[in-house]
Amino acid sequence: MREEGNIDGGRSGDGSTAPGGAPRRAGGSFEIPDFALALILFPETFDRAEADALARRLFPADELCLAPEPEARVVAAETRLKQRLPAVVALSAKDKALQDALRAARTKHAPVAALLLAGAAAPPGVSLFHRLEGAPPRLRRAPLQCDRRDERGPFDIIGDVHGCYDELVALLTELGWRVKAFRKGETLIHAEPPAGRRAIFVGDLVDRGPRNVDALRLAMGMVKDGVAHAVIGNHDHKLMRMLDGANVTRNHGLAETEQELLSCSDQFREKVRQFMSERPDHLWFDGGALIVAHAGLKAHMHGRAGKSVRKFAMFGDITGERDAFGLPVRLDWAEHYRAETAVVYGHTPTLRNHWRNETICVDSGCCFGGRLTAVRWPERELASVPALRRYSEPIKPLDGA
Ligand SMILES: [Mn+2]
Repeated sequence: MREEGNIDGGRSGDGSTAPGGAPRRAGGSFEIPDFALALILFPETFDRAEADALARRLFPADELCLAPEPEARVVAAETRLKQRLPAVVALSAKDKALQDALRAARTKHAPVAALLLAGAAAPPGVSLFHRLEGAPPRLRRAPLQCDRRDERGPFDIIGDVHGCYDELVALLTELGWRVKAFRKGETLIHAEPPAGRRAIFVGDLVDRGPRNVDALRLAMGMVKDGVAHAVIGNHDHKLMRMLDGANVTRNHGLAETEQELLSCSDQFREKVRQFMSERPDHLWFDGGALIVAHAGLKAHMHGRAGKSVRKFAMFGDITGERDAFGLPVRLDWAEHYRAETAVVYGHTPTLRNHWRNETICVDSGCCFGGRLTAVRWPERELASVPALRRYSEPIKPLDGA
């Protein structure tokens, strides 16, 4: 099974990270996220003072949560994690507080990085760890995969493409991009941005529309060239699982996407699978001012990582129930959103694409005969093109139609 990605080991996408984004461990260095719970774990028989001394040697003083009692360590760590600050605790594998520490990391959406002393075992579910053998490792801190706060834009943030390649080319052209001469086949398609701009795809590149492979060729080409980012959508994720060999239901347009991909080479399908496996669940830009996530993201999940962040970013605030149309019941997280960070998302097709509580949905249901929409950042202006036709019947009428 692939490790759940929670950290970014490199910026270049050059294969220096393991699948899912976890770093490879090499020699005497241990790469951990700059936001994480660092857990120094030792066997019951080990000297606690020695573990604490190692923590002091390896980590900055302000990150240390080394109160006398294990429970107090965890309370201090949780307070830091809540503020998105890294925290370091040293605990015996037998401390009852260990479970509380793991729970605190989970509820604060912080990755756990464990340094294992004297043969201590990694706790269940902790995939990022380093066994201390001999000299302590050289620690390297890396930003989480979502953390692109150093990228300021300007951006063209593009809504759910869903295989609508022609409309994507039209929208990019409208935005001043030049899509390079189209060739049939499966080579990637390149596009040249207007000076300094970058595109961000909100995910759901495939399914329901007529030209899924071409949409993939263009989006993948743009990402490869470094002129676009793309977060993962639920359809992208399901396609990846299908290409992984999982037994997924071929509904909501996936059967047609599969047919298109069956006319491609194994290498291209592998390229698509790899592309999807590298997609972050959300991205955080512009000094922290902008979040892009397929279905949106609540404030306490911004810039964090883990299974529940990923699930929310792909599916939104789902309750597990279904509505009269058989669609998942979704709570309107944006209605209650009160943070200053802008959130741009897609996933819920609507023709009412407007800013609401610093959030905006840019999915205007192109595959359902609506429009393909982008929002420009930092201008906050919308651009859109009409669908050439209705490729798919909406399960319920488009909001605002
Ligand atoms: Mn979606």
